[in-house]
Amino acid sequence: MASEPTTVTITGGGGQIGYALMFRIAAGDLLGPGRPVRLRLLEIPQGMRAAEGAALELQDCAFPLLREVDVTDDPLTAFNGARIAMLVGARPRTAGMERGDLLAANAGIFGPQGRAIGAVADEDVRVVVVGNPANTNALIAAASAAPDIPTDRFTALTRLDHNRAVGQLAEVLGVPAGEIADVIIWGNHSATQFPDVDHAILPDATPVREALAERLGGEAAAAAWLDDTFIPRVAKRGAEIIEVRGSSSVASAANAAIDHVRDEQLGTHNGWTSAAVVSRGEYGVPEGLVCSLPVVSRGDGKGYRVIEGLHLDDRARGRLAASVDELVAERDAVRALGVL
Ligand code: NAX
Repeated sequence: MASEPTTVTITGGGGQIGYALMFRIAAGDLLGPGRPVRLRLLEIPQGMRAAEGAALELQDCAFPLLREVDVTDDPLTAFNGARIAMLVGARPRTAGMERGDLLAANAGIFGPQGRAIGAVADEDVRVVVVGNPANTNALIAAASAAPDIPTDRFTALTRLDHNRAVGQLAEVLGVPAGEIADVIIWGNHSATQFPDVDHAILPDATPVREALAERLGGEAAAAAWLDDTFIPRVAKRGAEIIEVRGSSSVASAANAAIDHVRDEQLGTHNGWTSAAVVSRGEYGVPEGLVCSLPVVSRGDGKGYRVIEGLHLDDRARGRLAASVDELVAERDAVRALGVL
């Protein structure tokens, strides 16, 4: 007998990333080939037609694992029984908008969605926030779903940054991306993030820093490349994609969101990965902030676990602190709005 379908809810189902996500999920890339899925697409009224059109195309794919597609503009319908929720739809920054306006507009989305998740989602739901500002949107959604859903079920996406960092290193070192393990994205999904290779290794346990020094002509050259080229390029890769492609990252963002959920559900391989999780004070990050940290999952249903005890030198501590300061400022701005 076929197993019960898993309900996966995508918000912003009429948008670009939603469109790129749903076909791969329906094809089995999220939960594996043995798990049928029911997709629920949440949109605002203006986005409904686009989501409905995408649902027609899903039907035309005749995916064997796809049992049902619902399109709705009602969060209570969209999150009903959701086991996995991918919160993609968000209010983009428009001309003249201050950061406080952006946070307020998104609090108006992620607060109600968090409450709806608390009210009707599966009690073991896992939520990943993709819509920006992703870390703080996740903080708002988690606070709004509590106490019905434990806050540690909420995460935000920094896997795209992680994958971008691995891609850059693979190119410079001339090795396949799959051979680079234990890169870390620390902090906020923003320009202040800290892509860190200090713990990264190659399959024969050679530190990536050592391999970079060999490739680039010494430790000083490697250090300069990391600070002056690698970190800004990873942190600003979204802008580079817009400049070259004429449109923002879509397939790579959807791919990263799938990597994030799949590894959380089925387990990480090849060392750790990066995800923004609710801090329990690890590495001095204030408790409760949604901050990107090194994580692993055993695929045992308990979600991501933070890798603790890594040594951070002064440079790393300073970079992490700068990004955490930004997260604290975002949280305080949201608090000032009376949202948290
Ligand atoms: P699009 O504008 O193509 O799609 C967003 C969709 O969300 C629209 O169809 C809109 O109608 C819908 N929407 C808006 N408010 C909603 C609500 N309250 N409920 C349900 N749906 C709602 O944007 P897209 O390119 O898909 O990007 C989506 C979000 O991902 C943006 O916030 C973007 O900044 C963010 N990103 C996050 C990344 C990450 O790594 N965390 C990387 C990629 C991307 O930039």
